[in-house]
Amino acid sequence: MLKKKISIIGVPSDYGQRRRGVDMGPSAIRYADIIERLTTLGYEVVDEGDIQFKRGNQVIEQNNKLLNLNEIIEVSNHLANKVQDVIDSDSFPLVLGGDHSIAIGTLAGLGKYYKNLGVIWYDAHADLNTPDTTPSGNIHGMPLAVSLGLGNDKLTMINGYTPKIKPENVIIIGARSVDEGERELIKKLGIKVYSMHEIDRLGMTKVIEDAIAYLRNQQVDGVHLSLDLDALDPLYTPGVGTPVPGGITYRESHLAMEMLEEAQIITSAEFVEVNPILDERNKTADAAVALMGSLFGEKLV
Ligand code: EXY
Ligand code: MN
Ligand code: MN
Ligand code: MN
Repeated sequence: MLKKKISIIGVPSDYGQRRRGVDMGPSAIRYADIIERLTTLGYEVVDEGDIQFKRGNQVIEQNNKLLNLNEIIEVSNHLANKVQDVIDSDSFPLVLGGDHSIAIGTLAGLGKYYKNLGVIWYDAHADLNTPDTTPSGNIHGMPLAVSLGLGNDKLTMINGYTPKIKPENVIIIGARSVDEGERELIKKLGIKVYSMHEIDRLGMTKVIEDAIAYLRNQQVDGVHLSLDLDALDPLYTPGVGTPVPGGITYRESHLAMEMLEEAQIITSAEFVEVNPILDERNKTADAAVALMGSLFGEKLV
């Protein structure tokens, strides 16, 4: 990894969707011994604790197209500030969700530093919905669109600027549940997608090699890994709110993390959608921590 210090930021938010329990994701990941795992690899690990915001019984505000909008704005502002503080301290931001709506805040912080940021969106979904296309009103289906500057102004303008990232710097890996509006947006913006079809056909090795070469060719000044645990097949990560069968295997995911580590290309990361209430004996948090091990340089032998 490019930095010697890693700062863990917990974001116990479940406001981006309707299933309870994903707010306990950061606890479950800490319980799975993330700090010990990374410390063993030689990093200085700082646990920044959890982002503080009002927590209570959901759904607080009902808005058909933007569920819990105000709560998500608050979480995103706090998180963006924290991510900036971590970068200022020359540390690697490692953000733990929470549902995927938290990526709005992460990228709002990162975009202040990285003017040509690459993004690897490892996910069963494209998360490219807007209030006009959303089938659910759940903001965890929108963070990539928001970060590209599309959707509600209050979300796109978090941290005072928009867009946070450029479509030509985004790579989606693992997609297999994409809505019609998202498909149109992918075509219109020319976003690079390695769906399960490409992963099956090319193999993960080629997919990651291509992804790295593509981002280098874009001359990105950093690469953020946004890893949704539902990218993996529910067999390996059952504790997620929106599981989709036919996903990436455990070993393929380790290979992906190992190759990204070898390339020394990742400058920040987030692991989201771990829901211990839906999980089987913390299997999904364990998988998340094991993948972080590979991402930060753990070797089998
Ligand atoms: N595309 C669907 C929606 O917008 O409601 C499902 C989104 C799930 C988003 C997840 C976590 O990556
Ligand atoms: Mn506050
Ligand atoms: Mn997602
Ligand atoms: Mn997903």
